[in-house]
Amino acid sequence: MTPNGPGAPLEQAEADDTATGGREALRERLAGSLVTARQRTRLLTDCVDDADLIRQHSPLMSPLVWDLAHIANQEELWLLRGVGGREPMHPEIDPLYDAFEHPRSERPTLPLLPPDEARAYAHEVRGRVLDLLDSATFSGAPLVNRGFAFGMIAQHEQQHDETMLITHQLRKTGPALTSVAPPAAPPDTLSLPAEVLIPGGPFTMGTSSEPWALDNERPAHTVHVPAFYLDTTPVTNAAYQEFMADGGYRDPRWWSAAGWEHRQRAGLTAPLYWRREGGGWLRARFGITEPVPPAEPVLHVSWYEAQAYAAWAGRRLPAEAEWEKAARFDPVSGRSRRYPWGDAEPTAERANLGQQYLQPAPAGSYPAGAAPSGARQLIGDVWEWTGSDFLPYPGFVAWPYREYSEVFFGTEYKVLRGGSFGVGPVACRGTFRNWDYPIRRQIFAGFRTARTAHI
Ligand code: AVJ
Ligand code: FE
Repeated sequence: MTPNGPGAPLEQAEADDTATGGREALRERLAGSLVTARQRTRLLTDCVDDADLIRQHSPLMSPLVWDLAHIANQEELWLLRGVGGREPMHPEIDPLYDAFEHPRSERPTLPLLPPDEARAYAHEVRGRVLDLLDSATFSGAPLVNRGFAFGMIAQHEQQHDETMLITHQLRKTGPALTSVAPPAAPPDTLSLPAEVLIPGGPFTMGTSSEPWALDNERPAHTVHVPAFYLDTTPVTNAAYQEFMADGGYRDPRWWSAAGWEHRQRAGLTAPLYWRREGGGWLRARFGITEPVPPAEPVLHVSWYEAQAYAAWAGRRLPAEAEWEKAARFDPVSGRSRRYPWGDAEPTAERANLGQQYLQPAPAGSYPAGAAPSGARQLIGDVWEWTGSDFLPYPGFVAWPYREYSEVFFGTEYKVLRGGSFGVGPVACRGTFRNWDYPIRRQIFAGFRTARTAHI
């Protein structure tokens, strides 16, 4: 992957970024984000033995040891070589860790660095990066402006941490990760309205000012979104089980043509990891088996299943612009916020992010993270399928590399929004866009439904 030309979106640095105090605060924030990501990477890779790190647990995933060295290789590529102008440390291994040279399924056959060498490489790169960060000025070249490249690499590591968490969920070699359960939902959950109204009219979608926003989130542009109703919370396991009990998986009326064809071919009858026992349903979660918790947002459903559920409920999936308006638009000021609750960073009170728990919190949790409409859990808990294809915004410029977003634009991928319990806060915001094939179920995805308001 090579840097993509001079068309980089160079943004107006905010005054406090360029002042010395702002620069030191930015340095601290970047160092903190890199350290947090590395702690998580170590947790995910130190909790299993070498055989487990090398093994391919699913053809959908890389061996964990590939993710580990790929994290280090991208960090070396963008920060040590790109920002620091250093020579490659091990040029011969670059092709092994280029995601576009080798599909995931063939990565186990490559002469990958063994676990101890991958760890040493990651450690070595990180030491040099922290030295580089010490002397960075965050102005001048677009790649370092407002710390972008460092922020991008912290996000990249967190994205692969989520990928590794998905691999852990697919593992069949016993539990390795543990966590306490999230708290019960607050008492007002029972009196929440089923849906909230999002007013019609224009809003600002995307961003031209968020310093570490990735290319597909840019630029800010106005979108007219007619009034619509959105579920107050993600769809729960209990609600999804009603769809199942009503024969939803057996009734082609609710499915798109492609969805029904896939449902038939793949033999879908329930979310991934569920199995029936007696009158109820059990699920496997990070190596343990437990009853499906009714109040929790449904997880591990494909876009096709989400679409069928919505049709069965007499509703539809929200368009991506609707989702973002619900998550960002403040009807009082008329402006778009960074997050549903405002512009302040995520905290443990506002959102279930960062693998703090190994599951979503019950629907209705996180009142402190609610949007102006009252919608809850738009950020964190489960990725939410939207009805939309993954397409560029008007004025999109690929940056700093085409292979992050541009090569994926088109009708093959559906957009997911909001992040899951497995997403690092640095890689989550109201503008953040994720995408995957509509058949995918191993990702931490659920959904909520919408309907147009005829008012
Ligand atoms: C944005 C999650 C689809 O994992 O394929 C990681 C993120 N891009 N390394 C992916 C990513 C390059 C990407 N997703
Ligand atoms: Fe990557």
